[in-house]
Amino acid sequence: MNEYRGIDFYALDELLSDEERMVRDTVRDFVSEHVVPVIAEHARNGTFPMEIVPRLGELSLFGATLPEEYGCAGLNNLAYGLVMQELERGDSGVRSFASVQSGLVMFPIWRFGTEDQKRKWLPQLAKGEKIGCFGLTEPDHGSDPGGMKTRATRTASGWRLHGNKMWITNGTIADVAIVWANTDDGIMGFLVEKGTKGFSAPEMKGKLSLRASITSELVLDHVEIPEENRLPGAKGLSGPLSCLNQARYGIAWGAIGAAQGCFDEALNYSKSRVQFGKPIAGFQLTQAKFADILTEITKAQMICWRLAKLKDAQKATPQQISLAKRNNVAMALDAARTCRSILGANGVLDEYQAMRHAANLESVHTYEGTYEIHTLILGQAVTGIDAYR
Ligand code: TGC
Ligand code: FAD
Repeated sequence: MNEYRGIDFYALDELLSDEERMVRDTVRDFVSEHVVPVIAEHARNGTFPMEIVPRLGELSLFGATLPEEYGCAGLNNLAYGLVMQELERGDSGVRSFASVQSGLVMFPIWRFGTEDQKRKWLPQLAKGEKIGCFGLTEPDHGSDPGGMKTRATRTASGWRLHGNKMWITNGTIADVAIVWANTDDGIMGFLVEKGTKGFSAPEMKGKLSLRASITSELVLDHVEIPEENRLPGAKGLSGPLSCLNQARYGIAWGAIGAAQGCFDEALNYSKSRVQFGKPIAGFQLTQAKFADILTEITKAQMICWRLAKLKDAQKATPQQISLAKRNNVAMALDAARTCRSILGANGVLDEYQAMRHAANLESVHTYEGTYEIHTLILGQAVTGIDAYR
């Protein structure tokens, strides 16, 4: 059996602290032991491996950069990125679960919530005892969330929410949904708990991508919630968009993991698959594919390493995060497709991972800001001109 070691052509390992290396190796081993053996079956069945959730909680992988006083690990951004890289080597759906729980649910509660909300939710979310989801996208508003139709209107004791969200990771299994809605005073964030009257989260079926991840609609039919369920610190579209910075950062790292998994598999396969009397690894065309992927993975690693340092210094800009998400996901998608080609016909079987990763990465290319939206964010950064509309 191949013992997965990752790819480290520029010896980035030397730049990691002992703690960062230990975190990475722990998650790497966890993925090899608990994700890799079961994930193809889950992808085939369209199910998420729920049994790993408490284990990820025991390893303190949820909300890992948040403070220890709320039951979190207080890791730096480099260690957090390495966690995401290793999880996505297993499957983008597993990294998605952790991204949503950490960057899109725990982060906004910590950043925008009251002390009571933090004490109530963060420790349980950190342990994986409660699951959260993030409802921003709507049927008619994906790339353009500023136009959302979901409305929150004041009542005597709180708020009434009405509208629909779509494409919500973990919606059906979530205990709490962070719902973004328009009010007379602009966009605000609300905590909607499972079981609240008028609230349901039916699963969306038929995905050919991220099959080992639950994706849902959120239906809010005149849902009444108390004022204490509003996130008081979030005002305007910058509230949800600042959460996306956290998740996009994790995706930039995660994509490297998916590419590494595909590279490792294709490399091993190419050394043992013999055609025309020699291993296909010995053909120049195969080697050119590996040289290209190796180069792109290494460039992506350098981007993420530097971005982690900027983020720890609180200097990372949303535009720098966009560059990393855009580049690394496109890189991983190309790498997965190329690795699939190296596997020949076997590459279309789900006992190999390349095609599953390639299919998953189609979603990753689209969510958290499509490739094109990140192109426009970078275009605006360099020209100063907004070209969205
Ligand atoms: P715009 O006028 O540019 O901005 C509105 C306000 O927001 C501020 N802002 C940000 N703040 C923090 N972080 C960012 N990244 C920010 N980007 C913008 C901005 O400064 C402004 O603040 P203020 O104080 O002046 O009001 O807004 P716009 O309507 O022109 O839209 C800009 C655009 C297109 C870049 C934005 O809407 C966008 O990023 N669209 C993409 C939507 C998206 O990424 N959706 C993701 C949904 S969640 C998801 O996909 C989860 S998948 C999870 C998984 O399974 O892993
Ligand atoms: P659209 O915005 O309709 O875009 C369609 C095409 O038009 C794209 O190619 C896009 O790049 C292009 N386009 C749009 N505007 C422009 C423009 N101005 N210039 C040039 N091209 C443009 N959302 C959540 O809120 N929470 C979640 O947990 C979540 N999980 C998801 C899980 C999965 C599996 C998927 C697939 C999506 C998820 N999403 C989630 C939704 C995701 O964020 C949106 O799909 C994404 O933001 C794009 O929106 P859209 O699908 O409506 O595409």
